[in-house]
Amino acid sequence: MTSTDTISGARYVAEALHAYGVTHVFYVDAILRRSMVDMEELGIRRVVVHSEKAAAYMADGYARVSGRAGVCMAQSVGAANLAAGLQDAALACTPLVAITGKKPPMFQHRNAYQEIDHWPMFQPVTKYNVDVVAPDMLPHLMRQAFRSATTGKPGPVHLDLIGREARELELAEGLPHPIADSSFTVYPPFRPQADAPSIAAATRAIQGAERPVLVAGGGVRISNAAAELTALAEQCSIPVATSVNGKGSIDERHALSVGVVGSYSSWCANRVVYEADLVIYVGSATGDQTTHDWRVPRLGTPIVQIDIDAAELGRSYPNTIGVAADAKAALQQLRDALPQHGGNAPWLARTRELVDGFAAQQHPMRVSSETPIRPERLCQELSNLLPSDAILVSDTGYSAIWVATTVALTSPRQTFIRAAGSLGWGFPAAIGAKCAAPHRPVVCFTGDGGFWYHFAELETARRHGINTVTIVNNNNGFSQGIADVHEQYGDRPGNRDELYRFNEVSFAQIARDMGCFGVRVETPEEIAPAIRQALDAQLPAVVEVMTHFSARAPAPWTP
Ligand SMILES: Cc1ncc(C[n+]2csc(CCOP(=O)(O)OP(=O)(O)O)c2C)c(N)n1
Repeated sequence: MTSTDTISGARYVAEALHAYGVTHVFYVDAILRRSMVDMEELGIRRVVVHSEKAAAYMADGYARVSGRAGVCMAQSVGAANLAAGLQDAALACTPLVAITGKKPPMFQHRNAYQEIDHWPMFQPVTKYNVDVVAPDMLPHLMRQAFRSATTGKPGPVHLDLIGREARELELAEGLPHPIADSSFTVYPPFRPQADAPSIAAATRAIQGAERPVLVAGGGVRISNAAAELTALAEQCSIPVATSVNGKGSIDERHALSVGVVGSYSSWCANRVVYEADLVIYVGSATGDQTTHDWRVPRLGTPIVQIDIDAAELGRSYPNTIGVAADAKAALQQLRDALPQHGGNAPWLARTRELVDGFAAQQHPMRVSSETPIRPERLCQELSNLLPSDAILVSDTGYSAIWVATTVALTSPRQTFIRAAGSLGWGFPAAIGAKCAAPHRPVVCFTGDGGFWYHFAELETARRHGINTVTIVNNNNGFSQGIADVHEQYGDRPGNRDELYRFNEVSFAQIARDMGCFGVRVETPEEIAPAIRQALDAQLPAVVEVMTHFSARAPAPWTP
């Protein structure tokens, strides 16, 4: 091998990311500075942000929308912040490659400045967590990182590169040019089919059920299986609920759509799933949120569960009919195995009755002309205006409930992604989503409590021309917990407001000060024009909508 056949460690990292199709890296300086020079040459956008957690969230949004692993980075002392940011990706099964620097072995165990052990912090939030202590380990560990992140149930991985800023690794010479395994440049890399006996068992269960319901989880989005889900539902006339994560897997105005089930839910969906005599989970973790603490469906209800990870099958429900397969592949296999069926008319009528009942109950709030504005009215206006190719990003807490219950996704070209629980995730994730799909409108729905975390990233968005629309449901406080705070106080005197109230601040003004578009909305009639202006602004935009602090999101129906 001549010297031109080999490259430096710095060049290796840049070429490897490029070979895996990575178009953006999200990070806080100082990490891989030499590589960054090579990345520029290779056309990779280097997005320097204002906190490592935001970098992880951006990579997460990027990965959820692009279908490729997202990449985020931090120097050694930023590792703890970066690890914290991986929690949401781990919960949502997003493939990320997180890269940090770690001081060389001779600095270990002697009170090195700025450094604690990284490995234990990354262990619970990654599928694969390794130290790259010698440059010649990089080729196989980099390839394994992408392989692990994208396969099976996807998730974050962590490479700890030698050198506080990975400089020791960058300076190494004699590495080969990287080879990316093309399968792992996208996810899902493979679509394993279910075996014949499990398809036969699932088919029998579906044919024998009088009141079946499909529940689509985030795995349907990851597998890109929305079309197959809707096709199976239509072929067999089976109603469809989704988890929050699976929202948008079916047109939510479709006659078979019953809404979002679980704790952040429409009560109609909980009732449908509770009344069902067969629940078919597709790509769902069947965790506490989707099952409302395992109270919906009714215990003992027969379950079919399709999951890429066989170890998930029956985790929540014994005697589950398990189908170990990619969601898209298994849904197609079920379609091939099942005849067209008009469904059970009384069951379909019952599900419509429940769905219509929920809509009728919500209607007055959705058209309310109150000021401060009702969040339902805000979401209804957003629902009406959301472009047919939009990416909607929701923060957590009430933001997730308002969106889950009140914004209808109606086009297969719309994408919905949501925080798996981390308050503040929404805005940075929307920035990442926009990097992955620059030509699609990206709208983030967040409360002010959520926006406070990372609004500094407006500067990042402005600097890079990442023009998302952020709708801030601004009630100057944390409203989801108020009822509980009151309950804890009971009759005791004291300063309750201190636990959930913030100073009044105008995020619209802050946005304008950062060179972005910002508009404050105080009456319902102003909502639609403001959203339209924001969508057309050609700038990062903030629509700050002043809403009722005391508005309570719909409580989940509980048996
Ligand atoms: C990292 C993190 N910390 C705390 C919480 C708990 N939490 C969930 S929602 C919420 C309040 C959110 O307030 P805001 O975004 O203003 O929305 P609002 O409830 O007012 O509509 C809090 C504190 C969380 N989910 N994640």
